[in-house]
Amino acid sequence: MHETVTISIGECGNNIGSQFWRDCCTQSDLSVSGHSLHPQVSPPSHLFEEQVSSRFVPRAILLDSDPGTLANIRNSDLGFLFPPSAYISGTYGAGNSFGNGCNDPDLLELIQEPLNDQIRIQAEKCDQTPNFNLFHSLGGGTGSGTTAFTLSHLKEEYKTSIFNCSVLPEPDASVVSPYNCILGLNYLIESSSAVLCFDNGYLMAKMKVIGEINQYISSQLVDMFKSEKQWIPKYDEDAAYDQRHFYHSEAMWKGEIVTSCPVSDTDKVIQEIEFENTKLYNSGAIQSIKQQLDRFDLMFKRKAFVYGHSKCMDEFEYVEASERAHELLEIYENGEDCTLTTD
Ligand SMILES: Nc1nc2c(ncn2[C@@H]2O[C@H](COP(=O)(O)OP(=O)(O)OP(=O)(O)O)[C@@H](O)[C@H]2O)c(=O)[nH]1
Ligand SMILES: [Mg+2]
Repeated sequence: MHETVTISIGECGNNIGSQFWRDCCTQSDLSVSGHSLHPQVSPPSHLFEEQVSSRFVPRAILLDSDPGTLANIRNSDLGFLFPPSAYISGTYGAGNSFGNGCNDPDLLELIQEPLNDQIRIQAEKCDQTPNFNLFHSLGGGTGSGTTAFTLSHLKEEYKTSIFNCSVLPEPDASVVSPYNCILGLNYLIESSSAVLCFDNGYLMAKMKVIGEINQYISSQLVDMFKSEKQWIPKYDEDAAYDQRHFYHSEAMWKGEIVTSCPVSDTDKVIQEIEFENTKLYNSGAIQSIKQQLDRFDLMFKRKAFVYGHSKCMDEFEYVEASERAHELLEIYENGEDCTLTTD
């Protein structure tokens, strides 16, 4: 069995993570403190570790640069579900900057060692090298940058599948969110085995309340991960440096795809395009990536906000990330025989 260690990163990642674990407990007849309400029903052991007296603990790490979101979880009814060592935070947020989230020395000094230790400890409790799930936004500094940092570590140390649930920023998110999004995307292309994008702009128009959006996202994730047999690609030793990834998407909410393309059923994916080592599945979220990239290019051409945003990184990374994203969209457009617009 391949166990799965889930790392929630940043505010969005941890809000979604909380909902996910709450839903996993409900589905498995566990109380929110992880005690079995019906001992004959066991929760999925790839997600939970069984401890004494019918208590189950999520294989989870909760990570944020800012202590606020984690304090809220710790003080909520879910607080006792996770052991104290699962909570890892810095002292202040990444301030909407990918560079801070990825490279700020003060932040890394606080989180790097506990994070690496927790990942190792969780992995040692597993029968085999576990798969990893990462939940995060691409608009926030921590969600994009600290996720990129975590991905690099996982890729270097663990030869295994990494799944990302990535929330794309809505159009009126922070002004620098396109920078965060495209810079973060570059790392996803590099290191993730599978990325499931949720388009916040679309979901916000549809649902308005953030809690409802998180419930929706969580329900998709629970469906995908409740069984040990997951749909993410198996890690391929030969592709160690060029892992396979694909973009499936939030597309099931968009028109006909909703009914014809359930997210957990890859057989029904309408279109699949292969490009080098990246697999693109037809995806409504690709529109949103295109919008983020247009805004990225427009701002970067004028070097807008770059001075503050690039404090902990090299400007070259912006150029590389934009090129990579353009290449991805170009291939998608060619393969899909469609034109992406910003409408
Ligand atoms: N769906 C959803 N989106 C969220 C939630 N919280 C924040 N977001 C979105 O995430 C983006 C902002 O990123 P956050 O996750 O708040 O930021 P962060 O990762 O904590 O990074 P910093 O605060 O910059 O350190 C915006 O697009 C928000 O709309 C949430 O609970 N659910
Ligand atoms: Mg934050």
